[in-house]
Amino acid sequence: LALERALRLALENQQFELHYQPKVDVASGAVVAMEALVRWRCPQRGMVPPNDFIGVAEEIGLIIPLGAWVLREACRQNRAWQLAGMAQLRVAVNLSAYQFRQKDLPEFVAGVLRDTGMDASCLELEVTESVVMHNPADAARMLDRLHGQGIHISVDDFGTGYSSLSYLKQFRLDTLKIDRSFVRDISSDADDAAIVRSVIALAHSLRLKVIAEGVETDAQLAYLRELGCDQYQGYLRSKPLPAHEFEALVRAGG
Ligand code: G
Ligand code: G
Ligand code: MN
Ligand code: NA
Repeated sequence: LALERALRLALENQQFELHYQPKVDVASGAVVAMEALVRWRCPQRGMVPPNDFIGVAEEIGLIIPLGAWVLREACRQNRAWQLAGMAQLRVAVNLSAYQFRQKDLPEFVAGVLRDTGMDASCLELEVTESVVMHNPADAARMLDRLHGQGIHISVDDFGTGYSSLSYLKQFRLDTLKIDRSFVRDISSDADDAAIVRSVIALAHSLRLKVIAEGVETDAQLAYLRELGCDQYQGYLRSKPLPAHEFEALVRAGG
């Protein structure tokens, strides 16, 4: 209960902040986008990672205003960077299932883009497999409405959920994010390598891009390059960074 009360106050007291992790083009090594990841700077608890509070925020309904803040802040920051002459990058925002089920989400997102002046093509929304599979018919309509605005759509944690491959064809998607559990042992575990190779082949045959998560070593990256993976994200390049540190990384050439 104390956590719930503290979380509600956190939004009012502006204790949330976004960190940014680069998404890197495998072929060129260039930073092409970033994922915004929320943190709670709690005066009592220190820096709290999202896994420790997103679930509670969902239970108490705070995820809607919190998710709205995350989207607005990510777009505001990215537009500010663009106006300051930083390279044009896309910013990815994670959507909770609750947000994805809000019927007015497309209008809300459009309003944020209008208010911040950021182009729709510079926004990416990450939804998990389970979120889109919960109600595929509704999800397909929602993805159409978001994608129709020019927003990029990624499927997060791909391969970990219950997925019917037929939905890949029906849904308006741009990118599959291969879950880091398949990447970890990719250069030593033949099964993981086979899964990653198959996901890449499947994605490419459906004209989707593929990004690998959790890349920590040169060996993993070399393997992903060999398999034709498009982008990667992971500690090898950078952990998620506070805004000013992320800006310094990009200005230093990624
Ligand atoms: O930042 P970290 O690597 O600790 O993220 C852990 C999890 O929290 C990830 O699964 C990520 O998708 C989720 N997460 C991070 N930021 C947000 C956010 O703004 N909204 C939602 N719904 N989930 C987030
Ligand atoms: O949204 P998603 O579930 O992809 O959240 C990204 C999470 O992965 C964040 O918690 C982030 O801190 C974490 N992460 C990012 N890069 C790495 C990495 O290279 N290794 C590991 N173990 N975790 C990572
Ligand atoms: Mn994500
Ligand atoms: Na993920």
